[in-house]
Amino acid sequence: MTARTNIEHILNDEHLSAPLKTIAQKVVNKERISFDEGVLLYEKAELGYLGALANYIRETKHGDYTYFNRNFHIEPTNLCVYTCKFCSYSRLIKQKDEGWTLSEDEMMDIVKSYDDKPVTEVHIVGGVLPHMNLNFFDSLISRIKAHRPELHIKAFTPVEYYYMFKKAKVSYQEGFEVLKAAGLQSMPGGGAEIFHAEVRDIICKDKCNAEQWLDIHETAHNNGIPSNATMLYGHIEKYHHRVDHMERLRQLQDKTGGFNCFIPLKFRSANNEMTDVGEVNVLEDLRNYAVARIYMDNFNHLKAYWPMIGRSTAQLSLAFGVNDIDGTVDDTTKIYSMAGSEEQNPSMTTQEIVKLIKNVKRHPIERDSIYNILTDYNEVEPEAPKPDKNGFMELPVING
Ligand code: V47
Ligand code: SF4
Repeated sequence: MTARTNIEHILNDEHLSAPLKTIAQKVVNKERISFDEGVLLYEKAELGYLGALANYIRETKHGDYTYFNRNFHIEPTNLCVYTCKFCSYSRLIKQKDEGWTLSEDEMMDIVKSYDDKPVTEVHIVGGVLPHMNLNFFDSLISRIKAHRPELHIKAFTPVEYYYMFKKAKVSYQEGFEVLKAAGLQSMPGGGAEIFHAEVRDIICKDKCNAEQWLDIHETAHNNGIPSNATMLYGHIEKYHHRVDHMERLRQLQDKTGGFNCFIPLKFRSANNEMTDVGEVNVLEDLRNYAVARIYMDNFNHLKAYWPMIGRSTAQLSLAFGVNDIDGTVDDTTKIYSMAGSEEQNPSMTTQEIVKLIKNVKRHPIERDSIYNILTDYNEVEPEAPKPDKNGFMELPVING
């Protein structure tokens, strides 16, 4: 059945409640749904209904295209001055024996280790430390750009920017001018968690608040630096907190148009201070992707981050509104393996990711960081991994 026939079934379903039918009609008419309708979807809609609506929107916008990119990840440190309760990754400065801190040269060595690999993006994100300040990252970004000018630099969340700009006593505008001149091109979506203070004050009270997170993205957008947005779901938040989160993002996107994609991040419960909260099940993951696709009508792309959600759920998510599964990823991003994801050593070659997408009858497209199409893998076969100059097989590409 096509996406269109599925939604027609819903519109003709005599047993469907009037409010859910109104939402389906709005989706067909490309009309925005309200806050209360968002909450209603979470509370009352069945999985089949949500999938039909979300897939209809996905296929209207993107057909079967399913995007991924080839990037690598640098995590400068896992020491952090903040104390987010859900974080399995960071170590406080007082636990520094358990942490790592990379020097500029060590990070450049990581960049150089990809010299003969077809990566298009480096994603830099980590803990927050006083010496990793504006000058430190200005210098790092400049060196990466000088070494490999065509590599797209996607770096730091508002948590890191807020700290480094404040410490340098510069405005957000001045800070972005420095880093953009160095070579910063876009921002990842982290640090958003749940904006609503009822939740944020419990799970991550000491880092930047919702208004600061949104202001920093707005300043970035106004400076021609696009970004992503995440939402950490499936812990202590209620459905209305999720909708509030998406509503604030939808409003900022109306204003700037600077967001590339939305990435719901499932809370993983291992090795953190919220272990006893547990995790939501796969049905809730799929429902959440679908509601996000329906609610976030001005976000073009919806990403399932497979190292966190797992390969099978990522495949399923492609029928629930998702049109991007991030990248070929290697195992140097520690955020999710330390939090208990089933992907303990996340890595996929291009061949594997293409197969994963084709196995669920979708169309694999390699993109750059701003969603220009680089390779259509229905037209070309992915290259087999080849040994590097030391005779080792190609490292799968990192992502984060
Ligand atoms: O902000 C931390 C999350 C984020 C846990 O923009 C956790 O392309 C689940 O934002 N369970 C950082 N999540 C990672 C991130 C990201 C990842 C992939 C792609 C992009 C992108 C951005 O990781 C943090 C936090 O929300 N996180 N701990 C945990 N236990
Ligand atoms: Fe630090 Fe980020 Fe972990 Fe919070 S989520 S403790 S800011 S590394």
